[in-house]
Amino acid sequence: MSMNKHEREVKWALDFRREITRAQLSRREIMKLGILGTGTAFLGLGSGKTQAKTIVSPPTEPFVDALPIPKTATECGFEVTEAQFAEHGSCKMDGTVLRSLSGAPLKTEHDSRTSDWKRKHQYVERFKPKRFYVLPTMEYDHKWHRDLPASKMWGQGCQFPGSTIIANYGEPFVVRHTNELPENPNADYGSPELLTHLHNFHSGSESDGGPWGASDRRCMAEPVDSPWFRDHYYTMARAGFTDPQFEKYYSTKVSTNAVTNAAWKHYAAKADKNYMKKYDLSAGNWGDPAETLNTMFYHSHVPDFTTANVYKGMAGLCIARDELDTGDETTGLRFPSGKYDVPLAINDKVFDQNGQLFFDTFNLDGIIGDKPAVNGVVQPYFNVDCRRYRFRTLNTGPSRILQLYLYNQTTNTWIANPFLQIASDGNLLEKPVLRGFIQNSVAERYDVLVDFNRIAKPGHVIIMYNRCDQQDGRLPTGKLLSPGIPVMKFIVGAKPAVDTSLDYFTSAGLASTLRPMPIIDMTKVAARRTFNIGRSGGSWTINNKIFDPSIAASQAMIKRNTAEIWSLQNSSGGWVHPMHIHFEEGRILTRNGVAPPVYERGRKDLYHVNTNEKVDLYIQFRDFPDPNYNPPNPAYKPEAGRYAMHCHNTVHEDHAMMTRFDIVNPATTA
Ligand SMILES: [Cu+2]
Repeated sequence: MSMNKHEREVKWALDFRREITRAQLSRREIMKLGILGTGTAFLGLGSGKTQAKTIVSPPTEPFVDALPIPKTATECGFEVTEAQFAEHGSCKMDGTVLRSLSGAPLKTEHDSRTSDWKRKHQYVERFKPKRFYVLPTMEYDHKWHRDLPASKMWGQGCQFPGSTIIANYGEPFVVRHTNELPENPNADYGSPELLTHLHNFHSGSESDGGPWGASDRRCMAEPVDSPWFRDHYYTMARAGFTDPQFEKYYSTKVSTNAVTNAAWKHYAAKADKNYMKKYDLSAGNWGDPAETLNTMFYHSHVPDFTTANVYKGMAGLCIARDELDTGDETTGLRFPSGKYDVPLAINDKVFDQNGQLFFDTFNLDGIIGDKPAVNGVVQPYFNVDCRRYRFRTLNTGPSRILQLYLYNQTTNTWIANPFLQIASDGNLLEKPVLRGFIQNSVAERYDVLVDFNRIAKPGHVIIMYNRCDQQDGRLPTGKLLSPGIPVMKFIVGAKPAVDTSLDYFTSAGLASTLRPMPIIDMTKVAARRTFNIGRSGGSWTINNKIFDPSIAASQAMIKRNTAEIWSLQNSSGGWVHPMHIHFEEGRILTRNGVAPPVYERGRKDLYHVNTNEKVDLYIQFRDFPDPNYNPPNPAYKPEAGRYAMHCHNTVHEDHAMMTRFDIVNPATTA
């Protein structure tokens, strides 16, 4: 095959990139070596703009592959008994549990039946694990589209998104992430390490999967793991479980606070009593029900390699249920359930001239792909019934911002208000909000209801468009595309005889309470902090510092069980930053001094900060670290309250717009 000059240059550049990425250099190391300043400048490949022009994916026909629904961890056969969990470190795709990959017996200190193991997880004695998963991360071949060959991917359960974990409040669980990636992968990008953040559960820092402890090329040994796996334990309790007021949550007459009393009445009326009985929620203190998370996702958080690893597939959903959001459309708040409850993990990809998934290690602005994908398929179609659905939208990035609209192709009309937003970042809103479009910044989740019976007729075809014009990783141009980038197609089928979900599109539905908001209590505010998110010397910074996981420096020492006001100040000019705070949800108070729109007034963990904007938010820091935490190695104790805040444009995060904060017991703050 003869190539013209431009094609030869592109091939040379790609080969050059592969050589360097195979050397397993992080962006940080590449910057240090000055490679970005020489070879790539010569080739004109240093910025997102030139990359978009240089690497163009091969053509693919839209809407020829069906939307996949990721299988649950149980369907993949990775739920194990407590005894199996304790004895084994690894398992195969067919569910066979192995002793370990090498055959070597695992050390007893990793045995979950021993007191040693239990001491390594905060609150594990109080909230005893009831479910156990072994979730292997493996290399596998993934078909992104009918017209493309398979690409090598790394993922939990050999699918993208990875195995969905269905969790229940009141049912604590443990996940053993096992690393079955090739030891010396001849990979173009990514680092075969495991470090998995559950975004954004109220986790102890040893299970949070924050950006520490990834020094080893294999799994990490700090503080709870063997070289082959890493255990994460989740209490499935809500924030506030060390606050005695919630012990009496379901009594209707114990609070002197009118807001709390109204909330308790709401739970008494709407909560599914069978659910509560089944999961023991009425017994003991499981925290503040207003602090419940329902749609979460887990993803790789390896310092410097998060973008590459997530791009390569290391992310999946975790859906938590509770007595209001029960996963059954005949109980609780009665949201569409079963096959009518559909996750939509949206991202954008680029494929090289051989149709292989392409990752640009040298792009430091943010990576913008030219192929939109949903649940791991480029521009899928989805056959829907003519009834109500719940869509859990998630933008897995790396950098593109989505503005999603629905267009009825049969009638040639934009649908005015197709979405009823019920949640932000996995947290139910106080009241549903009718929306013309939803904007998902990276890692933002919006759960929406769509009633196809209301917006279409059987036989109609509806296209979801991303109308946000964005040419590089810096920020959208501000132009509204028309029609935009087609993301997926809905083909509306017959209307089923019954739709047992509750119709929230009525005036009564719109006025109804979903989940009462926790109280913003300014008397609990113990500190105010400003974080300047900016740029220095070609890197992204927080308070003028780049993140270095090897330095044990905290930018904030926070008193446990207090609230704070944080100001996220973006003075960088010409950039937007989707900022994520680990551990607890906050509430946006103002954007540049103005109250946010109603759909942003719920609980959030992702704060999209526009250029030259200051976002003020109220956030609490509760329960962790456990004052009685007694790790086997006392050196870990100071890190029991260690968490991260970072930009979730993961290219910025890797380079190195991230900071550390620590929650400490008041006795140790002084
Ligand atoms: Cu950023």
